[in-house]
Amino acid sequence: MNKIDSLEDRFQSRIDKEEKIEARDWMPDGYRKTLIRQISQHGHSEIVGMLPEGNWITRAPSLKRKLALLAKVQDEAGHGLYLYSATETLGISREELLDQLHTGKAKYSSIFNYPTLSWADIGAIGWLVDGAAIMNQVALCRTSYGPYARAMVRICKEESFHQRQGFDILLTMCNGSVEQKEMVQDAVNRWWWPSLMMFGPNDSDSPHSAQSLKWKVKRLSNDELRQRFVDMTIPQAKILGIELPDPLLIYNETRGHYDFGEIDWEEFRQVVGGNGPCNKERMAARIKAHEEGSWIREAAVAYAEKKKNYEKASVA
Ligand code: FAQ
Repeated sequence: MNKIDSLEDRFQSRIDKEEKIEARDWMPDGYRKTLIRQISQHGHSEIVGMLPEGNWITRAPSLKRKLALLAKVQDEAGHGLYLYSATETLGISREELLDQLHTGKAKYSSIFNYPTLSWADIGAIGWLVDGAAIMNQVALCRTSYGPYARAMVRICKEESFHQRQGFDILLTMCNGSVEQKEMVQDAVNRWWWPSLMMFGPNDSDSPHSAQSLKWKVKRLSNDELRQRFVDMTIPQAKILGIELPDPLLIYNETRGHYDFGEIDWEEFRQVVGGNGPCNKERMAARIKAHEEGSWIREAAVAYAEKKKNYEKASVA
């Protein structure tokens, strides 16, 4: 056995024993790369994910709803920052991470390339998109990389509030006028399938899953999480009194789970490949915000430098 093999074996046995891997521990290059890819994609999703909802802050129907939405969007910014910090522990800089997003090298979740057409969309995002995000993230609280796992614990607490916020918007509308209930149904019709796509390709078409599961970066497969999400969501749809847009959705006694129809994988490929309804708009908004924020980054660096020099001078 050569030295590299033994390091890798020891690494894998730590993973098998459920030990957390920390930033200064030895890790295979592939593990580091996988984490940088996944955690940064996750962070970018939180940051780009503010855009579809931010669009509705000024148009929320009451002060209470406006406050809750503002707080939610602010939480997403915080999640993005925890995740960027966790990624930086792996030896990549914030500048590189943002450059990868802005040049299209790094992905972000397909879901944020769909438009928010009515107030009911904000409820549907909270209920379905945050619901799917939590399903995935609760499992990630047990991911093998310590900084990512710890970020996930905090993020999950906030996401569960977000999901309830969304459900509450929809429940209020479903108990309102016929037109309001129709708005909910329309929003759910548009968000259901893209929410199922959030879990990624089927396991048989997921190039990264086998290794990520072995390293316990992922704790459950894409299909397992998607199935759990479907099973959890159907009783909630019944409470709302709305239909989910899938005629094949039916409880399968043998499997003990709901069966559901085939996802339009061509649509998924198009959206991930940059051709979704809002990809260009989202990237343009992020790049503009980044460029317009350059003065504050320069000011923060200058301030930190000044403070460091001042501290040095007072020690001397
Ligand atoms: N969109 O082999 P796999 C949120 C890519 S947070 C775009 O299965 P993996 C909060 C994948 O990157 C939502 N790309 O890959 C919020 C890979 O491409 P690559 C984000 C996708 O990594 C709520 C290729 O396809 N959550 O919503 C997608 O093992 C409301 C092959 O796929 C996370 O990121 C997709 N949906 O599994 C904010 C959770 N699916 O890199 C605002 C952490 C797959 O080879 C409002 N991430 N791809 O070029 C994960 O759990 C995993 O990375 C998966 C994908 C499950 C997303």
